[in-house]
Amino acid sequence: MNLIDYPAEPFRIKSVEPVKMLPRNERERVIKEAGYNTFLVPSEDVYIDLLTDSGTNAMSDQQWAGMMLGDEAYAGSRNFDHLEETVRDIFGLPHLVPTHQGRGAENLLSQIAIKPGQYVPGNMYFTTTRYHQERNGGTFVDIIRDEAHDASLSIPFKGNIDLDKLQRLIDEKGAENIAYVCLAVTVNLAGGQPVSMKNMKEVRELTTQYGIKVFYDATRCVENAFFIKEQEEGYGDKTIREIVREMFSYADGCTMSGKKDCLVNIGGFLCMNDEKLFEKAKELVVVYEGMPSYGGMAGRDMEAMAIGLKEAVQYEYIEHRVKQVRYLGDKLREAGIPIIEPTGGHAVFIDARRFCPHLTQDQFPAQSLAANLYLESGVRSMERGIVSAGRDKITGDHHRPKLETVRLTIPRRVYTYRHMDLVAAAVQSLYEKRETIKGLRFVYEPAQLRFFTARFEEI
Ligand code: PM9
Repeated sequence: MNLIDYPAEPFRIKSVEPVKMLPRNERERVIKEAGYNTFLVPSEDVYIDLLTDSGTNAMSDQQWAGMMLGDEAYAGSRNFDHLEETVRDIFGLPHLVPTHQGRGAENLLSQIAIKPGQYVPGNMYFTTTRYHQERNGGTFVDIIRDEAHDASLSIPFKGNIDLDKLQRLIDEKGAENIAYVCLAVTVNLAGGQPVSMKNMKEVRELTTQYGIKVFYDATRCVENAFFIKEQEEGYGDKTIREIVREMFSYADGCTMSGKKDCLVNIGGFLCMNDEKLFEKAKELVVVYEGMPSYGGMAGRDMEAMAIGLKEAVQYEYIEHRVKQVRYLGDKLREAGIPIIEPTGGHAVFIDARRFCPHLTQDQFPAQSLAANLYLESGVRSMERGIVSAGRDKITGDHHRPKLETVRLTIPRRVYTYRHMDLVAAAVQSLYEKRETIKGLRFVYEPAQLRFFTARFEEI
């Protein structure tokens, strides 16, 4: 490894939160009590928390200062104006509807843009996104390129949409039966894989021929822009801002979980070009979230989000962010640990199929691996495999995704490279005794989004 490939943190640390590791016998008790589900482990019992990059960001001094400028009026908050202006400037999308987080925006979009019986093609499912699409009578269709399902294949832009799959769907079902294309930048469950600008442009061209709208899941769009700058021909000299602006010029709108690339702890939004759709979204936001000028957010949270978005598109920030994640991926690869290749923008995904070849997918290898990693080291990770995939809404059988993974998700501006070293050492130590990892079975399986609250026991 050449340390010059990994830039130092582009910030000084001004406030800290102590962390500690519980002794092994206590971790054993904690994980058992949590039903082998890392979501159910109390935060104070975790040493290094890589459960998610969602809402776990460290805010800057400027953002904290912005929190003091919260205009908490019920209507017409000036922080909304600031956020709206920032979103228009960065994304070029004129109409903004704030929501409490990403799924709030997904709820609104699914209700206003899907008619029962329609299809919603997308580049791999995401849990909450597909849930809202199905709840509104839509059927999700995976049109990501085949290579995205192959964990060990290392190619750029593995998150691209397969245009032939999209064309076939249009031919088979008819354009009028397609609600919209949902294009995620980056693709979370494929390993944080980016989509190329060329692909976004081609999707726009194809859908325009049929009058089909394209909505982006913008959750990690700045990470996507970094990959375009680094790896796509013609973009090396463009700024991250310019790249983001071009990306969204090929979209009709987007949903955003602000808890990721907006560098805040809560919030989200839906935005769009279409005025009529905007009117419908405003009618619904008052039912589910709040007034159109705050949605689900406090004024101070909108202010922090506006400032966070401007910080997120600064090159020094995003370069460090993506390369810190890559550092962990590089360390694990060097230690012979099977991971999804190449390392994506927000997390390193361990390939549980190859880590635990002695377990079948029905024994929930990734769930058990995540539980055992906590037991081994106090490091918390998340299952992203069969448990997260849930059940088919018609047959009731498990969805069986090809990717059975454990996600080591790096919060933004929170941990250092030394923390990454410790995580890599913990995974390596578990890999050396991997055959001791036992399969699991459900003792409680919730009907929806089961991964959040399910409980298991060892087989
Ligand atoms: N993502 C994550 O940890 C948090 C919830 S699922 C454990 O990855 C995408 C691509 C996401 C996402 C959340 C949402 C929903 C939409 N799209 O969590 O509702 O990764 O803000 O966003 C999580 P909210």
